[in-house]
Amino acid sequence: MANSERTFITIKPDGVQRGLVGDIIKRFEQKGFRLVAMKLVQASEEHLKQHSIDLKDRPFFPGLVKDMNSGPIVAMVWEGLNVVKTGRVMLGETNPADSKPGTIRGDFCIQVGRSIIHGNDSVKSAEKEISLWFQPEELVEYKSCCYDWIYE
Ligand code: DAT
Ligand code: MG
Repeated sequence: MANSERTFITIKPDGVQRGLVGDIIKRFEQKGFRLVAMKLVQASEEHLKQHSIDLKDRPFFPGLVKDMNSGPIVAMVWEGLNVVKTGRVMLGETNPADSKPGTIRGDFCIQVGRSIIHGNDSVKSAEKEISLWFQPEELVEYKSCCYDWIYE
């Protein structure tokens, strides 16, 4: 059960445009997490406002929605033990300037408004966002052939 924790990860328009989709997916694959769902989507402003509703009172909210709406994004669901917490560590800090080398933001970007990737900070928000972006039948069940080589 713990091994089937899920998180919603999005490569933002800046990450897609800069050709970083492959590099980012590779990190989650290499780590051992299982890809559950993935799609390239031009999200509507309305959908993006809903997605970031918790930040609606922040001064950067309109800019955030505009940036996320500025091109296609890659929406994904990844699964594994502690994937929410570990996913955040892999992303780095909100501000790329504070993100350590070796993290995605630490390695690939410079400014907070061009932070290339989104990932959940709690299991609860992961459940909420997965259901906002994916239909249940889009979440694909299969066992990774590496499962027993990744988990003890
Ligand atoms: P995170 O993406 O690390 O979870 P968040 O949820 O607080 O950070 O904010 C969502 C996005 O909003 C973030 O990736 C970039 C933007 N953002 C956050 N803080 C900001 C700030 N102080 N100025 C400009 N944009 C900001
Ligand atoms: Mg956040």
